[in-house]
Amino acid sequence: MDIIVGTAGHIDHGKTALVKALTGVDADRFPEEKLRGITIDIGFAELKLDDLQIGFVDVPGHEKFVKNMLAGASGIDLVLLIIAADEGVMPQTREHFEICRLLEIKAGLIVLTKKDLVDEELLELVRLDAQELVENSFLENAPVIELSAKTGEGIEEFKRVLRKTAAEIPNRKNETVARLPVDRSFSVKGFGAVVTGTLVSGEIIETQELEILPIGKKVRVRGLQTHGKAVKAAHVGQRTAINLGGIDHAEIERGMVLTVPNVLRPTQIFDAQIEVLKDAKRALKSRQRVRVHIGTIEALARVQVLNNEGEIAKGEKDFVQLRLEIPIVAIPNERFILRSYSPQITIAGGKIIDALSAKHRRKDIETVRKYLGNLIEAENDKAKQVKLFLETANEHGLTSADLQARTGWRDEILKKAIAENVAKKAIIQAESFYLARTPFDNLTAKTLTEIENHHRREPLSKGIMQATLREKIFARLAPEIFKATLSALEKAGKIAAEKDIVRLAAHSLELSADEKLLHERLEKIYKNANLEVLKLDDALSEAVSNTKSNTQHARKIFQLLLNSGEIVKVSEEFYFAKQAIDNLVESLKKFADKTPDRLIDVAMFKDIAGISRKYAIPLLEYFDREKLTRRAGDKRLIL
Ligand SMILES: Nc1nc2c(ncn2[C@@H]2O[C@H](COP(=O)(O)OP(=O)(O)OP(=O)(O)O)[C@@H](O)[C@H]2O)c(=O)[nH]1
Ligand SMILES: [Mg+2]
Repeated sequence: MDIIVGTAGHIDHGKTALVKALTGVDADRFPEEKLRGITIDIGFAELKLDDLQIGFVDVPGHEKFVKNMLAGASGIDLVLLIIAADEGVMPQTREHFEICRLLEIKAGLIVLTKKDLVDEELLELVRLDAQELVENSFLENAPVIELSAKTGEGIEEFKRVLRKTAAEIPNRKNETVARLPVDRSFSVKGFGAVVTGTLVSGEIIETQELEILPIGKKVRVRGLQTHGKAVKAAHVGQRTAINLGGIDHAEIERGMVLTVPNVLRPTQIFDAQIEVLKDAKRALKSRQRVRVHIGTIEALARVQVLNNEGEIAKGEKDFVQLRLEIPIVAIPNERFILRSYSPQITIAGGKIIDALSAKHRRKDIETVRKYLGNLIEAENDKAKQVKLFLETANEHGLTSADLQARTGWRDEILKKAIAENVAKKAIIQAESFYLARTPFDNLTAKTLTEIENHHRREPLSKGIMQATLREKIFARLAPEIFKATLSALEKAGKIAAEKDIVRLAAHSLELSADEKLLHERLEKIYKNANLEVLKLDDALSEAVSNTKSNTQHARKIFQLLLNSGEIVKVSEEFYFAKQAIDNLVESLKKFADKTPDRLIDVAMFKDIAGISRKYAIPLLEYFDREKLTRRAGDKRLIL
């Protein structure tokens, strides 16, 4: 079994000395560390206790290097909260403890060091001090061990307890693709670039192709080491050193993430739930600039608090959006720490809920809160999470690649979550896209209405052009979604798609030769009449003269012409060809342009239209209704 154990605690409390007493390794690698007698950056050591393989991450206690401590703390399974018996709980004891609590590290031991320097009375005080600190936390019932790295007293007992505690830690969930937040990058003579880090999920195997994010550079695994030995594969939870081909070590920095190619996408906006520390100086406010520590990276960001107050009070938990100044790699459920920009103090921590978010508008806050709350509730139900992501994507849907970038889930886990939804018909597949049921149903309904409207407008056309339909409803959606909508409606027997035209299944309006003739004649009769008023019965009789059709027949065709707008109804009795009305409107506009006040009276209108008063009034009233004119006293304003 592999386990990563991290130290934590105030400067000079004996973290590095303990690791050395256990492993024989001085984790302080740098000359400056040796010179100053303090740890500056994280250091590493190994210990094998029977079948338990321990990787130690030793962190600096100095308040200036909390940033480095955070890079180390993010990957650990178990923390050793180290408190020197001669000093007791100090500021970084608290800060490191809060960090571990906010990172939701599951297990730990409390270690009182430098036992050789104190008497029993003082030891008892420090014990109480420590107990008070960890009250109601994950360390509340943690074993407390007193030891001296100098005399060796308590070291064996410590190993025994460490083994027992480690054995009780549940295996890391291994549901996401391989990810290794880089903590070091250097070059080894004869090998080239080497990076190290804790493999927080997945496996990495020799010769495999990987990608370094956010720079998006593809690399190849030339060799792997865990526990100081060359291996063919590294597994989740192991400290890993990887020799990479295809890159210079100087291109890689702490904070980058080594992962499988083409799955994860760098992000600069994510939604999260955070807890502001009780001991923070003040509430966390929107627009505040903070330092986000996630994995091994530190990134500056602005906070947008997702509540109406725009702030989160000390000791409270709430939703935020973080807008980062640089792209990072993150997936849901990852824990992170927020520190104030200046002075650099830990103020909050939390977990990512939606790693690939978009900017939220103020008015959407309630919806967003509900969505984030639902995602948290669905923490153990992946199918439900997929459904929620798709519901939010609305009519645009998401591809399985989108979903994988959003969740980081391994292929088989994502496939299962999708399949469960498809089986329940909770989501719809449109080739490579998936849509939630409701937006898809909305799309089919809208499409159907659009086709119906088209038939009503143009009863003589076979149907609507696919291109028109697409432009109207699917302009901003993937072509796959358009296709899937049509084919769903076709399968349901509601529409028929023929070449580039779509129609309602029930719509069959092929005019017979007789009908076509009536259609042509009526159109012509009204066009010729221009603004002269025809009696409808006369027009119908004229249309059917010398044909086998009757006037009832002609009335139907007349109705088609009305529906399609070729003939315009001006009043109960007066109908005109659209062309005639259009021409009249044209003349009116010309008149208006020549008339400064744009006013026209009935007499002038009669002149322009060349009609009698009897017809002029209904026409003007029609124009009023159509908002082409407006009454102004006894005149009309041409709009
Ligand atoms: N007497 C005594 N001295 C100790 C013990 N453990 C550590 N020391 C001494 O305390 C000093 C600091 O120890 P480190 O292990 O470097 O402390 P640290 O917690 O790693 O300090 P930083 O990494 O800088 O935060 C060193 O001089 C150690 O020799 C102990 O059990 N007994
Ligand atoms: Mg140290």
